[in-house]
Amino acid sequence: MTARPVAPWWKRGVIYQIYPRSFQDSNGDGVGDLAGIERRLDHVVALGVDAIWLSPIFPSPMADFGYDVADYTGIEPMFGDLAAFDRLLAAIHARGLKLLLDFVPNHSSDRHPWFIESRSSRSSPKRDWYIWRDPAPGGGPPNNWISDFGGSSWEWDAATGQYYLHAFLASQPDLNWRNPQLRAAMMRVLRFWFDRGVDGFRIDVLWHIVKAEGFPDNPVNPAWHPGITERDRLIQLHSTDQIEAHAIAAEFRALADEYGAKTGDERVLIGEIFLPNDRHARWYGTLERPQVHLPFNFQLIETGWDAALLRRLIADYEASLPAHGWPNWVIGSHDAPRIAARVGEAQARVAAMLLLTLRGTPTLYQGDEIGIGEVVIPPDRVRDPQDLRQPGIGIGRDRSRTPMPWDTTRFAGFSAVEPWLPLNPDWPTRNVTVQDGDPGSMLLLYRALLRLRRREAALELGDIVLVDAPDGVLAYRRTDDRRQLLVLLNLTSQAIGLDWHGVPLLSTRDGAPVPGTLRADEGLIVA
Ligand code: ISL
Repeated sequence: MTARPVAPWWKRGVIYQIYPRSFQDSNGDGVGDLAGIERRLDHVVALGVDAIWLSPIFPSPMADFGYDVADYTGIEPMFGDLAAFDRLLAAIHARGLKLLLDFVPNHSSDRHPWFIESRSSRSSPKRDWYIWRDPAPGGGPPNNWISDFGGSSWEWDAATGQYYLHAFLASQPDLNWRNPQLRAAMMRVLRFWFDRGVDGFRIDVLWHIVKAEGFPDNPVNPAWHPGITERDRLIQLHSTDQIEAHAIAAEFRALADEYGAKTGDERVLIGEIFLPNDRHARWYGTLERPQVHLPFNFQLIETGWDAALLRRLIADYEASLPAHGWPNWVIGSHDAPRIAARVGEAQARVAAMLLLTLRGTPTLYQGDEIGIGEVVIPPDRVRDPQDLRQPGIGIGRDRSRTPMPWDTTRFAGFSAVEPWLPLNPDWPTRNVTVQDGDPGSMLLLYRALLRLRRREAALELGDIVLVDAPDGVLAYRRTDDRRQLLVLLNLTSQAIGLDWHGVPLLSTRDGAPVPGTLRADEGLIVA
């Protein structure tokens, strides 16, 4: 037998996203923090994941809850300080876990000293670090671009008589990646964290970072209707996915690889990229000049919950990957609706099996492992700036950012005081401690799935072959040269006759699997 190269952790492993504001408060301000995360690491270890990705922890006025960074190499005081960060990183590494930080290169906060300097005068040495333009010839914004959070992408600055560009809030001015000094400064930011020992980055809105030269108007989207976000009135043809951004992604990768080679510990880049398959796949780069290791694949978040749709989605995605491209799957995030709210608890168990048995690196979002579902945020507690700016179309992100319920004590053990967002209403019964003691819980299902995945190389690294199955069932095989596993997912709430053979390894339902049948809402792995 020839020795196989050991696959890197980011191919085998599972990533767990922590939203720091909502994981664990340790200092009684109702907001989570780094010391809190450190305190709860046993949960992460018991779950059985391999890496933690932390949403932004840098100094921030919190207009977009950390995605508005005022200092790329500091720690937000609300979360702790650099010493607390170093302690957390050491504790994570001591448990054999990896840590990925969130790099937000497209925009900073308007309170970042770079922007304060940039806006101070037209002749500021940092003027060109951001994107400043004169008004259109007849007056008004330089072009028709619309911010992702609604309204024009251009903000007027009366003091210097120009507009600046912002793809998100006006308090999140876009950085100018065509400026070599800005680029060098940002590369130093990555070095700063790599030098401290972080294992990689999730890169925020990577496909946004360069805009078309000349800033042409974006084309109108004929499919737009008032029920969707204002952003979608236009197709973001010239404001996103520019060829020059790929070159920058390749630079990020070269830096990550430099650190990997130097330390013998591979550093990983995940790009946040929403694009159709053909354009999405380009973010892997080429074998000779790679870009990100994992361009985040959000299709499971966006799809309807239907076996035929999922089958096509998986086939099309797999077919779109370049030969060297390793797949990945995401089913929840701090931006997306909760999976259990979308498909219900029974199907959320099937979704867990899907996420953890598809070919590719899964990212699991905090709270999904206990099946947090619908949370209605009372109007006076809405905090999400996107929701506040475009109310009534159901895009609120707060409902996925509610605090982790740990136990049945006051405020669910998250905090000693009322948390910044409400808890899930069923927290007295849906929390980590209660589920830990319940063999039928979502938490124990997640742990079992993660254990099985670790035990079965075919699940971690094997090939995937979609298999024909009755309507309502999604079926695939995961195989390597030693083992063949069959995954059968009943996406409906009715039993479906299906003649499976072999040894059942794990079911999403309790009780013994029934020969000749997939029970209602049953996911089953058969060896
Ligand atoms: O384009 C989208 C989906 O098609 C949006 O969801 C968009 O990609 C998303 O809002 C970008 O999210 C990231 O950047 C934002 C921040 O508010 C989000 O929390 C972050 O995940 C701006 O930094």
